[in-house]
Amino acid sequence: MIPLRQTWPEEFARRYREKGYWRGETFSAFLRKRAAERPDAIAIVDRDRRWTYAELLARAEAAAAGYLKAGLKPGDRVVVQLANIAEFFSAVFGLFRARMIPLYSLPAHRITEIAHFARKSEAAGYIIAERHDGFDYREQARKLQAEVPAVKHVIVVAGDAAEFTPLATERQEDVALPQDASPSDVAFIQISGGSTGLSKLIPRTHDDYLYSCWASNEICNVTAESVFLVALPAAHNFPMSSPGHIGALYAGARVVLSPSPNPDTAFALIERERVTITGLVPPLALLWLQAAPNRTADISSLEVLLVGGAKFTQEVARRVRPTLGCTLQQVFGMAEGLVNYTRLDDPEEIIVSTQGRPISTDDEVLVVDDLGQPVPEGEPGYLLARGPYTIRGYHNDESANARSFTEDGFYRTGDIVRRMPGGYLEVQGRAGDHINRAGEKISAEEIEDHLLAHPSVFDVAIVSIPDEYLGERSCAFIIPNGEKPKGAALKAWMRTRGIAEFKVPDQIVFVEAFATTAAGKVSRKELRARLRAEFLEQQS
Ligand code: OOB
Repeated sequence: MIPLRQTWPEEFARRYREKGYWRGETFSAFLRKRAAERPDAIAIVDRDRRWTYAELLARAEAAAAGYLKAGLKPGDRVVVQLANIAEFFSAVFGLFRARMIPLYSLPAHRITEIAHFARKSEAAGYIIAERHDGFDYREQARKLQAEVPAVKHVIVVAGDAAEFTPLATERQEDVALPQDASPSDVAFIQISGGSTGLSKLIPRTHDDYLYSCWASNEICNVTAESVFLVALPAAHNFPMSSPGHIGALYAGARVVLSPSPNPDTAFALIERERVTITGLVPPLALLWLQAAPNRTADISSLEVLLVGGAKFTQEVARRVRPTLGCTLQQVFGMAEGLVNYTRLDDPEEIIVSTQGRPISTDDEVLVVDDLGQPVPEGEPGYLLARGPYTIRGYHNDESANARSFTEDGFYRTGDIVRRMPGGYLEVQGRAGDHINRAGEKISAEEIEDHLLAHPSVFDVAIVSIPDEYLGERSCAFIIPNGEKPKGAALKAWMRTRGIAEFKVPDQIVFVEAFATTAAGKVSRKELRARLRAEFLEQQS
């Protein structure tokens, strides 16, 4: 197995420890501590179920023993694909307790993506629920085991486990749990939004991730009295760490799971549980703003609404306080690390017009031009970042690491920003060719590769087009191979490729040829830019 590591040069690691950012705690250790301090406080609310901190700990320990009994071993990587249900927490804290490494996939991922994650991480296990949104994940587990036989263990946390292993809920006393991980070990793997090809694997350590969570708690005013609503998928980095359910649990607060981010469901939960803080992507925030005037639920407990994942337009941002009665906090973050927030006491103008400033005074942020030279304040440039919770490398991907990190360890975020007075960042756009569809990042290259496998597709370019509701939508420009296929048929065919639904192109446009220059071929990047410009010109 390729070792799973995330390391900072010693002089940096020492500084991050000395300054108290890295506290030397693990996920398991902090949960044990909270369960000892406030055993009867409610940790997780999922529909009519309420788990106290003591119960969450007991369930995590039972799950851990169950994994070991089933044959998984400390150090094993396990793909976790769960929706917003309480068992997400017992299953994942169980993995931490057994020193296994979760890789967080999203409920929307399908076999092609799951098989990629399993191969790339050399996973030995796969954790699912029987079904979610009408999709049978056991069927997907069977396909996964056929494609990647190394995935020997499938654990089903809810519903009928069929031939697989159910999640253990009672502690097996004859199984000894291993010693805790070291805080500098990799705790879990997040996946990158990624601009080229398939998602990359992001190993995060206990030390670095917990720092970003507790520091976020201070910035977002999350305390033991807070109630955090998980409206977005729990496995995504934003609702996990900004300050997210991990921040909330770290604070000893209450985490309420919403089965859907729709305003009807979420407003009812805010009223019932007296939710104080939640996070949304911009299209959902817009939906909440539209629904709010006609609501019947009392949402006055809501103090903070975090919005991030994609650019939130100023006009809409301005409506948050008057319409929802809470403070907007913009978040500009990435699974690779760096997170920026507007502060709760910032002037309204800063809150609505910037994407915030970094969590830490030790977040080093550079805004540079094409030659890597710093640009003056207020000028747009590429954002590079280095710091106490920003990774130094992806797992098992030398070529991506060579592209994405500078020699002195800065992560090239791919975002184009302007740095304003006070270090506030304004996101202007991005250098990479991905589509940010309602906060879901889609790699143009990945989708092009799928479409090129279709016999009627001669060539294709995937381009992001501004969209009123989604922020951006994906448009496939296709040169047909002989007779033009039907757009709907191509979309239906894409759905058979075993990929997340959000990756199916929103729009298909057939063209006769792609522009080339006299000098020969244009780059894919340039081609996509031209197609976008021509398309938008025709629309106007
Ligand atoms: C969050 O994480 P990822 O890894 O899905 O995506 C990161 C990328 C950023 O590089 C940027 O391109 C975009 O998403 N982004 C934003 C943004 N927040 C993220 N672009 C404009 N404005 C924003 N506020 O999306 C993520 C992780 C943690 C917290 C929040 C978001």
